[in-house]
Amino acid sequence: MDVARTPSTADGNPMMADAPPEPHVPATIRREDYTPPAWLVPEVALHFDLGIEKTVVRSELKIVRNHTSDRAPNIRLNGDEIEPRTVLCNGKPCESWTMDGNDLLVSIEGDEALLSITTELTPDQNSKLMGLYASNGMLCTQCEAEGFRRITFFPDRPDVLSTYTVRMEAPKDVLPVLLCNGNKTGEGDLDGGRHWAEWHDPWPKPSYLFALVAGDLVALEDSFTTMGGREVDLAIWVREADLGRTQHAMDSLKKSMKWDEETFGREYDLDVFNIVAVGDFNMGAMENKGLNIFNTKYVLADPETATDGDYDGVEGVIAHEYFHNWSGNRVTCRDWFQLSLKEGFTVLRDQLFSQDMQGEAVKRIEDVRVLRAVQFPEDSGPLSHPIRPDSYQEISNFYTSTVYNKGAEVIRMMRSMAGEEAFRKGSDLYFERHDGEAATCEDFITAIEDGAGLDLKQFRRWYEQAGTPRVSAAFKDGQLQLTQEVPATPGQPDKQPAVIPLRVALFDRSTGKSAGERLVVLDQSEASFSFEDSPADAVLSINRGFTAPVALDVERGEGDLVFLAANDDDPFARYEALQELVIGHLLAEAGADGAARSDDTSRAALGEAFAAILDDGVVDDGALDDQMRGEMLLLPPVAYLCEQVLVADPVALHQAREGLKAWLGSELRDRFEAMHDRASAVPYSLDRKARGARKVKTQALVYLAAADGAAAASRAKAQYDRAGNMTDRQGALMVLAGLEQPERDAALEDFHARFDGNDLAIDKWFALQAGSLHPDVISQVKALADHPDFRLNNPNRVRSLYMAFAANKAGFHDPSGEGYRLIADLILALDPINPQTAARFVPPFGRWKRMAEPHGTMMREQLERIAAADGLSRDTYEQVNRSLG
Ligand code: 0A1
Ligand code: ZN
Repeated sequence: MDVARTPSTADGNPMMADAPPEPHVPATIRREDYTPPAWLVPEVALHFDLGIEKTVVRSELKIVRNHTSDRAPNIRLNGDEIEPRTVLCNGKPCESWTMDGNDLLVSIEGDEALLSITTELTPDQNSKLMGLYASNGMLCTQCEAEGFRRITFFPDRPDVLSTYTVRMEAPKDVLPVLLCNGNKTGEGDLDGGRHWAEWHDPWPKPSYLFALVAGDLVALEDSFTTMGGREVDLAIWVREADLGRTQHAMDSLKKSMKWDEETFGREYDLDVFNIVAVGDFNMGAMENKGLNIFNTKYVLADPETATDGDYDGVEGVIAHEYFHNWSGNRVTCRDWFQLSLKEGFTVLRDQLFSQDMQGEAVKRIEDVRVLRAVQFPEDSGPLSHPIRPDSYQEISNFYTSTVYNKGAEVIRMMRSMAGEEAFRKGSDLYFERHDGEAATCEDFITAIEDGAGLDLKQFRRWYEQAGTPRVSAAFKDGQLQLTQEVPATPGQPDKQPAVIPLRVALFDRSTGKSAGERLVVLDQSEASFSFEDSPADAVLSINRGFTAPVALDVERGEGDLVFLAANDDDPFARYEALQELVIGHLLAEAGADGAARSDDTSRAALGEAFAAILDDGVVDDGALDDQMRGEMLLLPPVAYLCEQVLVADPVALHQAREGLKAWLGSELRDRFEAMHDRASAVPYSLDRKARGARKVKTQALVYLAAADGAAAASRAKAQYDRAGNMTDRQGALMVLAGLEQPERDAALEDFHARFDGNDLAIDKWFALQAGSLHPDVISQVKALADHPDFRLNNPNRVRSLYMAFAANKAGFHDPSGEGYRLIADLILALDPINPQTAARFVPPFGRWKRMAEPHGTMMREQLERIAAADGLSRDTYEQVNRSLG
């Protein structure tokens, strides 16, 4: 039906740009411009006539004026690449709608109305994977952050909460399973081989939590009885061939449900909880109410195709999405600037869960390693932003390590200062106060203050200020002297002191013992803390457990670090001392500015420390287990090494790191071989001991390969041939892929043939080659891009080839500049297909100002080349222009 259009008038739209944007410069959305919605939509009914090629959507929106705001004559309904086919108002063709860009404006006279809008979608043409799209013969949705507007016109903002009733109709042979949020309220057959299902979600939710799935799927089913006695039907939906790989996901889900009851008092609130695995997905997973949609990577696991790391990934992401049911869904975000409200808190919750499942020390070390390798560089470069950003052009660009991981660290600091019990009172109060609301970070902080009895006035600066604070520490004459500096970041030249809680202990060098630990809170630029009865010859252990996400400069010598690596009773601090020793050595080796030249003594000291780790003699009161040993043996990543200096030479640092590996591998060869033999004899199981053995087994190969490629290649080939599980197989192949040895190609060929047709395993095959130390890696990546299994429209496959390459320091930073060109070419080719995924390849270029020449200039030139391209997406446009600074 054709409906008359009338001109647009003011519409009460929140958060629009200050001034009309120039053509093709995306509008900037600012946090300070927030205004409440002019209209609310308490009830939504959707009707889907589903098909892979064509889907028709009819919405019925009950809209009511939000009396707290101005009386806007129009309701603004956001749209993106859709057109209204029909618009009805109170059952009659609407005479008064108009388009404003992508948005539909409807003029409404009274205070409420029933709007009905029809749209037509082409899911199999939707390569952006936002909104409704087809994946491998099924249909699914992704609506966070602004995907719902690609399905139907709607006030697509998280502070508009509605209850949803959804009816789906579809051909039964192609799409036999029909799933949606909430509980199923009816289903049946229709004429012509079609069927229908109706779902109702009683919990008001924002549109970004809407989800629908239709496909030929089977489920692993189970049930969970909540603490309040509710029987919940659990199902994990996959393609039939994948059913045998869903048990670990189900176990993880049940553990998460129980843990959240016990640890945070959170109970599930629907009769069903469905998880669906899809092969085409931009991110890891999505917490849609009662119907989580997952990247297959975070659902499917069996010993043959998934590594121990993959098992942990499944457990952690299942937990993360499940925990969002409270931290995200029951209490959601008022606007997207508050993203860390749900993400930071949920990451903290999933980290604490995984600590309880896997062991605290190792999990903490892993989390800190990711923070330092990804978030610290983000925070010291042109893309730096506070955990609660002030502005954006494309919100998808703000699903960052800062919002997620630093956000979690900030809440972890509140927990450290409050203590676990008081923090729990605060989180209980937060859930109670804001249940059913769209809340702000400020609401969260206030609830923790009130519930935990904590003054967080100055602590709020963590939400406002970007940048990693730098803390200097020295202990002298019973006094701990601390200073801090928060560095300038884009748009924030001047910073105020942050509140920095640090767990501190002093060790007596003569006895190797500490008298206990204490939490000091640094909230000034400088402060001094006295420690009575400190030992005469005290060794300082500080930021134990990594209580604060800061960079530390501690005045202490190599001897102190060797002592702490051997004696500290905090496993994190012990790990940290060894890392610091290694970092000092590598910076000196690479001739990094300001670093003293290394000498054989410091390498010899490292040799001794590593020998002690391999010999198990690190602590005098107990042995290291292999899980922890594996962590201690990991050298700091080049990304973190680059962070230590103002201008880094990535090639020199990479070479220094490889050089140390080779030296240790040759110096301690017997020990690494013995460890490899010992670990190889441990039979496969998923218990901590066997997993630890697998971890150190591949570590041994890595060191041996750096020292003597030929000998290591035959050892690695033997590990590959014997492998009955993916951890051993992938570990061996990773080492082989980096060697110019005859065993390499045969093993790669075998892997491909063995897993032909298994997408996740073939992803590994691409990633292992693209991330390898092989000197021809650039030409190998180019050849792999032409491999028949490579697909530009599948994000997992794109990431497996190109993200692995962008993270490969030797390849990406090749002095020829070819690595930079390769990734820039990818961004330009991918941007029109999937801008969200394309934009995620821009940040590696953002380091250009801090890279030694000729790297810095070559990186900037590639950014400029991308910036000059016509028709860039908003996603890539924003990232490239911010990166150019
Ligand atoms: N909320 C999800 C992350 C997510 C964000 C955007 C997406 O769109 C492509 C998908 C998922 C989480 O934190 O798990
Ligand atoms: Zn999340």
